[in-house]
Amino acid sequence: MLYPRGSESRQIQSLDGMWNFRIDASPNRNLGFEQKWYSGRLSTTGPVIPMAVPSSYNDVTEDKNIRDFVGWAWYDREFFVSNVSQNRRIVLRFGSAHYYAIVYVNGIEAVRHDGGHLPFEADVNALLIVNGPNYVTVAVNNTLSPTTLPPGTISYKTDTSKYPEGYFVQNLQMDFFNYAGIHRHVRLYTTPKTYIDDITVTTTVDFASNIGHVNYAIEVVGDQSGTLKIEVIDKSGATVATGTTSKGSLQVNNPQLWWPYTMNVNNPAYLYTLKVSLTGTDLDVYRLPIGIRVVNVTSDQFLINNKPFYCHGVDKHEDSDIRGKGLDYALIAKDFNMLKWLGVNCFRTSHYPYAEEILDQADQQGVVIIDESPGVGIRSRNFGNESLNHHLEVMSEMYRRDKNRPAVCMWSVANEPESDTANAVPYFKSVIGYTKQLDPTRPVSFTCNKDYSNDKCVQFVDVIMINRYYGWYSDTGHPEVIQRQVNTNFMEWRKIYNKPLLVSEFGAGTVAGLHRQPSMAFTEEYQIEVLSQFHQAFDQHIGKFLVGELIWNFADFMTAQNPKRVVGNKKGILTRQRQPKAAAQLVRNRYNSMFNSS
Ligand code: GCB
Repeated sequence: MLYPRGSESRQIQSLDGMWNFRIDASPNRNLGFEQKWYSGRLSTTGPVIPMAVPSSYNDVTEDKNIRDFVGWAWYDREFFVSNVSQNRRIVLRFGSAHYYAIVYVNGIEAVRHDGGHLPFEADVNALLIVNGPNYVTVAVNNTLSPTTLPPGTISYKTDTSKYPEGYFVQNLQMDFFNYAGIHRHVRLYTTPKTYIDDITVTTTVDFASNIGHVNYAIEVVGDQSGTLKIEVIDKSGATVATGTTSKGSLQVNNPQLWWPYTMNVNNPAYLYTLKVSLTGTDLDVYRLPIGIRVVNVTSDQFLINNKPFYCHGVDKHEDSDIRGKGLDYALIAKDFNMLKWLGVNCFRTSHYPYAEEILDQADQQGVVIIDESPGVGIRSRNFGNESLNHHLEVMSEMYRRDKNRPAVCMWSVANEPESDTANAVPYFKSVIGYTKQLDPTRPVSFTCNKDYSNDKCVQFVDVIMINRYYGWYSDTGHPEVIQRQVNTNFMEWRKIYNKPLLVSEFGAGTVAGLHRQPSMAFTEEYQIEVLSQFHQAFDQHIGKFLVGELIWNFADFMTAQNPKRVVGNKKGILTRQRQPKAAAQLVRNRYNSMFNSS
């Protein structure tokens, strides 16, 4: 699914802004459908409040019932389409809505989507009124079930001596708040009736002769008799290669490669533009940013453009005050500034695919991405066929969205699944095999919190990713055991597998401003001690088989209420407001000293 980009043939209209909003708090959460709230304006069937789009709805109001709501929430707004769009194809696109969404245009269902972190769209010409106001209604449901990704369960408490009628709890299998709502942009965009539907680009580099190959495939929907022109354009505007077929390979001599920004090269995150023009009865033009680079994995190295890459990085969340998981450009800019201040050259999109606007920055600024699916906390009971099929569908939607991004250098299909059970084996064999089949150009993995002795699924990955909390969830208060335990664990994995290893999580909970000498868990001193013990252990393996370290977490983030969490998870090296804790300086010194060395 191509990202909406304006061009001489395509126009974009934003439907972001204040929408009308109401939760359906009826006992079975079904009143909205029974009373057909979509068949007229939402304000005519009950009270509405203004709600920001994009944003999570949870933290915007003062109402606990909205913050903690589980079920269908309803949105609507009015919009107009200009009569110049009349002869165009008009598409309504949502960057994401969490979790299920049903979209109606002028009271008629236009599209529904299952899954909270990926875009969906529909051609809506047939539903639009050109000579007057239109309205779009969206019903969004955040209920997680055993077959959703992430999975969850609802348990009803029926003992009325203890709980009121209808009391239930949503059990999350993940450690982050289940923010809900319309999280990313809502847009209308136009294309001609015959249009460029998809572009797939892979690149290879012939290092000996210094030639880049841009392999592409273009899908056109509609009249197939038009003429295609494909151009690779460099940053100065010069066309460096051209083609005319729908599938082919273009040769770029002396290419400027896409490199992570920490490598000592001029113009590291170099992007070319692949301009595709389709001329027929009408003209369609789409400009896709592309980077020429290759990723390879050996038994002990992660190579970008044939050079060993060491990931000195962090794990993140889409999370901030007020807007929850809602897209916010100021936050994206601040996060990238802080990533660069820290010297981070890589992050994992824990635990779901992030907004396309975030990945744009990674492409443009040269930050490597490990692109993770929403498969977080999958337990044995979730390994059935329905879950598997949904997981495969999510991997294909993710691939289709992110396949052309040079920053995306590895797929992570899951975080901490129950990979030590027998039925995990066919499940992950299938999910990983399918992802590799979709994309043979990138390594595939998942993050494993099991041990080398009981995990059954690491056999399928290209890079072993392990989450380890020595000195935190085990031996709390004893950072002195960390180096020994890291070394022992690494050696055990290496005895079995000849694959590179990346530590995809390690860290310690830290309340900003809390101090103790000697240190104690949750103080700033303790976070520094834990991280530096891990660092010293890692230093013994860098350049051998260790290919990266990701700190849990870049910033503090919100979770469900839980006796182990103090208004959220506090393992950030930054606060939720992105201000540094003392450990941030330690990380900044370490990561900045690692520039060019990878
Ligand atoms: C993990 C999970 C992550 C949690 C983290 C923690 O292993 O992957 O989602 O937030 O531990 O802090 O417990």
